[in-house]
Parts: sequence; structure tokens; C-alpha cells
Amino acid sequence: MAITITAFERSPDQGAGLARDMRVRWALEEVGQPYEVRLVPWEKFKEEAHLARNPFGQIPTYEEGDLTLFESGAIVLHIAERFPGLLPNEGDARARAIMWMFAALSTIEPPIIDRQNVVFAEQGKSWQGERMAMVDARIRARLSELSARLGDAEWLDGDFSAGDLLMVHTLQRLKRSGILGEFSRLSGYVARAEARPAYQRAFAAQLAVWEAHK
Ligand code: GTB
Repeated sequence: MAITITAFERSPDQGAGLARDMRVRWALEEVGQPYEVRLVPWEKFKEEAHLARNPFGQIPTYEEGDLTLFESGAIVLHIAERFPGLLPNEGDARARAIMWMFAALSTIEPPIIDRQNVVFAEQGKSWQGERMAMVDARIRARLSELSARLGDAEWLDGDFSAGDLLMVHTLQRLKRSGILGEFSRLSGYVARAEARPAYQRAFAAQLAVWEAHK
């Protein structure tokens, strides 16, 4: 059955691959599934047609036959369960890979998103500098813990999994801040993931959208 996802028509990241459709594209590339992309212009995010796909009026979404999903984590989990390649078959290893998906989205991502809010939404506020220092300290603490667990391993738990995919995409958001670069093991981990052919194909596809619509 054909798969259709939604993505920004003009991504604010200008083709850097930071918007969350990249996670879905990458997962589909890893499992070798073709997909179509419905590009959503900014003015259509909160219109009825898109709200029917996602009540919060956001991208990405995923449609396959009668199934419509929103939330990038749920979409990546669905892809990983539906097609082989992103989750181990063995029960305990599979549970741990799913645990890392949740760790990426509920332990690592929140302070990183908070940092974006400080940079953009709280620009010019008297407390911006103090808030930034606090948030950066929280991020560094989490990255230290993550780096210690990763150690010298290639991936978080055995083979590359959906847990690594979500973790890497979450960490990439920190590149511009310079914080990721302070953690050499994590920088290497992100670079290894970015070298994967599936990542490269997904990145090129979203960049082509930016080039066509900028
Ligand atoms: N929890 C949801 C999920 O994981 O799917 C969050 C989805 C989400 O935040 N979607 C964003 C969106 O649709 C795009 S990805 N925003 C429009 C709106 O809310 O009206 C977030 C994003 C946007 C821009 C950059 N960037 O420029 O670097 C990075 C990430």
C-alpha cells in the first residue's frame, strides 16, 4: 500500500534536515519502503484538511491505506514494527531498542527544545541569559550521561535501531549551538549515522524540496 508523508513546503531549517519529517524519511529509507510526500505550505497547517491528519496542525504525518498517524515517534515505531530493519527480533533486545526511542524523545529532546525556545521565543527578555545557562547545563548533564553509556560502542545497543535513529536526529539539533561538539563520542556517533546510505538518501530528498521551493 502506498505511503504518503507530510513535510514543510518551505522548511525553516532551509534543507538542514532538522524538521521531523526527516526522521520518517530516514526510517522509510532504512527499511527500503518507497513513499510520497505531500508538501504543506505554512498557511495550510491549521486548515481542516491538515487538521484531519494531525489535530495539532503539524508535520510530519503518515498515511497508508486507512491508517493516518501523527507524532514522529509513533510513526517511526509503526514503520519499525511493520517492516524489518529497525528493531531486533529478539524480545529483550527489541524492548531495549524501543526504550532508547523513548529516551531520545522524553529524556534527551525536552531540554534541547527548551533551548530553542530560549533562543527564539525568549529573545530580548531580561532573563534570557540566565535561562540559557540553566538549560545548557541541563543539556550538558544529559549528554555526559548519554556519552558515558555509549562509551566506545558504535550504536546504543547492538545493531543500529530506531532508537539510534531518533537519538541522532534529536542530537543533530544541537550542532549549531556547539554543545554537541564538546562530546567527541556523541559527535562521532552522529557522524556514523549520517554516513549511512539511508540517511544520505533521506537528507538529499528533503534538501531537494528546499531547493525547489526556496
Ligand atoms: N511531537 C511532534 C512530533 O514529534 O511529530 C512535534 C511535531 C512538530 O514540532 N512539528 C513541527 C511543526 O509542524 C515541524 S518539526 N511546526 C509547525 C507548527 O507547529 O505550526 C519542528 C522543527 C521545525 C523547525 C526546525 N528548524 O528550523 O530547525 C526544526 C524542527
